[in-house]
Amino acid sequence: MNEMTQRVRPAAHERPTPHRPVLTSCRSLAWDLIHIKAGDPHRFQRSSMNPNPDVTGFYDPATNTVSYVVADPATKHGAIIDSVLDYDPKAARTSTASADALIAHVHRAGLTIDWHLETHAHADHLSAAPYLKAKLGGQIAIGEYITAVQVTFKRVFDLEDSFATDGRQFDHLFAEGERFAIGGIEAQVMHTPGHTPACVTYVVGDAAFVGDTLFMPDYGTARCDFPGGDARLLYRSIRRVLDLPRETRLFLCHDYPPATREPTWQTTVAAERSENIHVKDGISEEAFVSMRRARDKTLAMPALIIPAVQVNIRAGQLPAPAANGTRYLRIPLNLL
Ligand SMILES: N[C@@H](CCC(=O)N[C@@H](CS)C(=O)NCC(=O)O)C(=O)O
Ligand SMILES: [Fe+2]
Repeated sequence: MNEMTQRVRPAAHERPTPHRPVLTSCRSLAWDLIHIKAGDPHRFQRSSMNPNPDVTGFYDPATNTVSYVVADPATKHGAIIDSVLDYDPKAARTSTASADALIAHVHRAGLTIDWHLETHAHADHLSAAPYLKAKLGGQIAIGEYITAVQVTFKRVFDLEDSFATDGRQFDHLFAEGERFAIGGIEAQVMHTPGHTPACVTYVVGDAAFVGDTLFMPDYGTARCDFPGGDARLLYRSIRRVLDLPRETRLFLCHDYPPATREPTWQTTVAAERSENIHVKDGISEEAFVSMRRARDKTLAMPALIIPAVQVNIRAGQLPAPAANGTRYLRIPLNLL
């Protein structure tokens, strides 16, 4: 067994603490990262010894979100990525049909779930990670810069003083380059900010779960106008993803299909490099940034941004009940 394989899954006492220092400002994070050069010195190295995972996507037409079950076929250990808790905004009511479909698949395939992975704090749907963890076990994890997102939205929603902004609501916070295991398959985390400061891509064998960076080649890329978003950073993050081997399978977090095709969520580095309407090879950073900023000015806020962000920065937990036993969310007026 070589050193890389041995170190894939450190013992619990060796794993980095999830409680990392608080970042006080998204702006300073963006300033640090804006100097990342595409591909170098942060070029991502993937082990050539990896077996490849089985990947099953579940599309939620209500929010255009794709959740994934990714599994090692040899050990039957797996992870769930970007799960959805259904939410009816008219009644402010949650339900679990989408999450229950993931559970049924996990049982059918005989999987043991080790991880509930979030690519970012989603603004358009609520995470079902705590519900799935209660039913299936596993640890809830996200990128470490969730702390910056928590600081920003604690202010936006004027949350209670006791709301912690050190990421402790999650079981684990991933750093750039961190390795972990899904069964016998090595996974590695790439910090891919731009859509939000905390966005990460999970590279699992020959598959990369890119969250909201790239979308299908005919749709382009994710918006960068949420608090802490940055089009320049997104371009640099995407170029790092596109530096992965050309045959890498890319799994997207959303599809917004035109009427002429069905929802689709899988593509490759090669297809994105030759066809993506926003970032195919040859499109410069400056051209991308001006396109992205102009397009973002035309987009309405996601329908569920207010409930989604408040729940997702709590790792998917609903706020604690008030004295009368009911749980409440807050609505900032004229702010977003
Ligand atoms: N209409 C959708 C919009 C969702 C949305 O803004 N999605 C983000 C990702 S969280 C995005 O990047 N969208 C790209 C776009 O709409 O062009 C909704 O209300 O949920
Ligand atoms: Fe998003």
